[in-house]
Amino acid sequence: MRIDVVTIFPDYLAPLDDAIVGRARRAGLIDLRVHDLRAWATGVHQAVDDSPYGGGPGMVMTPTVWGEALDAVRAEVPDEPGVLLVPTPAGAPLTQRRVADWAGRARLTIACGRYEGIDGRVAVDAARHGPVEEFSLGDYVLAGGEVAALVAVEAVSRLVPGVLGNPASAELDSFSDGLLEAPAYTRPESWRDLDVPAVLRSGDHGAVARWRRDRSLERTAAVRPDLLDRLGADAFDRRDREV
Ligand code: 6GU
Repeated sequence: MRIDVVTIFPDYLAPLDDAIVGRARRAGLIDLRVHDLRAWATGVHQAVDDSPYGGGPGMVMTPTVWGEALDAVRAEVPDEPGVLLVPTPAGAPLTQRRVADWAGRARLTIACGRYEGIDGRVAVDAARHGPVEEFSLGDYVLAGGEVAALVAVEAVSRLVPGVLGNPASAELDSFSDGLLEAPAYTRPESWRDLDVPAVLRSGDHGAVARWRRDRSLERTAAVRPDLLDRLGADAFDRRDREV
């Protein structure tokens, strides 16, 4: 998979050299390139922003600079425009479903905005070349899209075949069945007078699965009842209803 990130703070993306994403890049599973938007800025001040039409506080990122940058990045693989992702608090929420869709694409480009965002015409123009998706991490405001780009790249990368040592990890994730995961335990069996639940040491795989399912249901009902509401009645079995 090819991923391009365009930002005025390329160093912000340095963590993508580490851990799972770094290993996937070195293994050739992900071809990730970070581009400095300022390379496409012109004029002595290399400005990338200007004051907003209609007034108001803050600055808006300039369409001419973004247009040149996205044209150039797109042209690096002309036959594969891929999907343009735009992190913004005004986007639809990022979900595992969207992440899984993106993980199946050959190419992603992430346009990181700062200030009060990118001129609204940039996404309209980009949509002439391929799909554009705005996404938000949640209902709070960050200073720019870079952290959201890190989030998207990490979430997508672990679904790319070969990136996770054990692909079953992704199948057991919170959200893959629409529920939050049950708590997990490792040795020692007893720690600070707290014991690992006996059923997990019983060797009874059916009982373990039932216990995990029950804890998932309880946890989801306690902290994310909206997730339960979203599941259809056929997502629950008879014993779920007793929890
Ligand atoms: Cl994707 N960007 C910014 N700037 N703020 C956010 C966000 C994204 N998601 C939540 N807050």
